[in-house]
Amino acid sequence: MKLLNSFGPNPRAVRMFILEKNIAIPFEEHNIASAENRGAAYVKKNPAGQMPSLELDDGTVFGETTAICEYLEEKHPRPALFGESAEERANTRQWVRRVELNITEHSYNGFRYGDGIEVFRERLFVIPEAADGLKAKASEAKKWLDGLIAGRDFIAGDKFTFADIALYSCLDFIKDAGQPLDDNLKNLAAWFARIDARPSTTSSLHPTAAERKRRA
Ligand SMILES: N[C@@H](CCC(=O)N[C@@H](CS)C(=O)NCC(=O)O)C(=O)O
Repeated sequence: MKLLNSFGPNPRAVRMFILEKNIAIPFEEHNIASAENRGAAYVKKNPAGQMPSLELDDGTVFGETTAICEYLEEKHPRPALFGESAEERANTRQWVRRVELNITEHSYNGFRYGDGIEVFRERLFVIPEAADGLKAKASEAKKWLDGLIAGRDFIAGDKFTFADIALYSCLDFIKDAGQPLDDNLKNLAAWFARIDARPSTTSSLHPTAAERKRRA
């Protein structure tokens, strides 16, 4: 098994997950700056042309960050980052969906159609006029989440889960890419600082993160 890896908040989420799990998986680097991930060889493996992917020893390839992490959890159940029971897993998954559908997808598309458009217009169908609206949707959802997490340490409740990783890796990247964290969201700011203090956040940064001046 190997992780098809690159700079970027989604590969970083998988690297953070791997570190939190304390499992060893070799990485194969792909260059997203040169759009290697949009070339025929990579697209044959992952038709979305996006990073990361997980390639198994028999050549099977899985894309999509959440699917990759759920697969790794099934292979390496402890520590549980989705949950120990059916109920815990359902709880984590509902929070992952809330985070992805309301915050991270809007934030990423706001970036792709806005601040990052010069890179993405060559790669995707972009909607420049949607960028500000998507960022506003993400901001609204962050306010909503700020209220929901009052009095608890983690997004899904009292345990650190993949929901924390998915949101943290997005917000840590996007805050330096035109979508800063709102300090008025006290619960979310405290949660962010709590996650940021985990050793896996620094260890999961890509070797090129410092030169790119972006945390991913
Ligand atoms: N839905 C995908 C999104 C992956 C994604 O957007 N990856 C970014 C890096 S964080 C990427 O490949 N960017 C370069 C490109 O789209 O060409 C997932 O969850 O894995």
